[in-house]
Amino acid sequence: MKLHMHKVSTTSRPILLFCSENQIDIEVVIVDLMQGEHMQEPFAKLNPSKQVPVLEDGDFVLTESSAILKYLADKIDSPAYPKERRSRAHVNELMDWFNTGFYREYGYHLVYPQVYPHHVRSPEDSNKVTVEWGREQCKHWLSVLNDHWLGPDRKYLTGGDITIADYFGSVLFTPGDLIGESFKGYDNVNRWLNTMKSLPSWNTVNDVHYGFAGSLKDKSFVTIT
Ligand SMILES: N[C@@H](CCC(=O)N[C@@H](CS)C(=O)NCC(=O)O)C(=O)O
Repeated sequence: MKLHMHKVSTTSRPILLFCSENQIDIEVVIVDLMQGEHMQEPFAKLNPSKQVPVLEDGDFVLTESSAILKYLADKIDSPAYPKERRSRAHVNELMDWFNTGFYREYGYHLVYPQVYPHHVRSPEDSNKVTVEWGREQCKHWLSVLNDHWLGPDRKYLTGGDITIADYFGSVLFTPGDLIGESFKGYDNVNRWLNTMKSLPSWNTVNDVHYGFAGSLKDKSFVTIT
């Protein structure tokens, strides 16, 4: 199997983390996003959306990080994607919650317009409004995660066992490192993130991301807390 990705890519790293933690034999094919390799053939033909990650399993091609995680977990019969209907429904629920609720505001409205030139809105005032909007919405999503999904007792999102929702959600949190976000006051969120960060392959999977975050550490950004 081939995974077309880049290590700066937030949506690629959950898959790399899951593969590393579960010894899934995968060939990583780096798509040079900085040089615009994803905009040109042959990659653009593989994924006309011109985005990473893309999984190739023989002649089967799959895009969308959430779908790829589910496919891989099923392929190795992983308990991280439970078979029991209601348990699986909760994992799907959490993955949709992160992808379409939290990450939309946090990634695309709060962090990326401050960090990536191609996400900056013009004129400058509209960028400020976008970032402020994202910041306000994130407070809501963080409270839901802190108080409702996790609470004071849950080790992982759906209880005592790790699921692909944890792999997915925890890496979707990493863009905050780029703006120096600490999630201060959201103690249950920080507890869960620390649990995920203690996975043996967390640092290797996120090394390029941390390097990028380090290069931004002297700049000042709007944060949630
Ligand atoms: N919904 C897609 C989103 C993928 C995505 O946003 N990929 C980004 C990297 S994290 C990308 O390829 N961006 C290319 C660009 O910005 O030009 C998924 O979850 O796989």
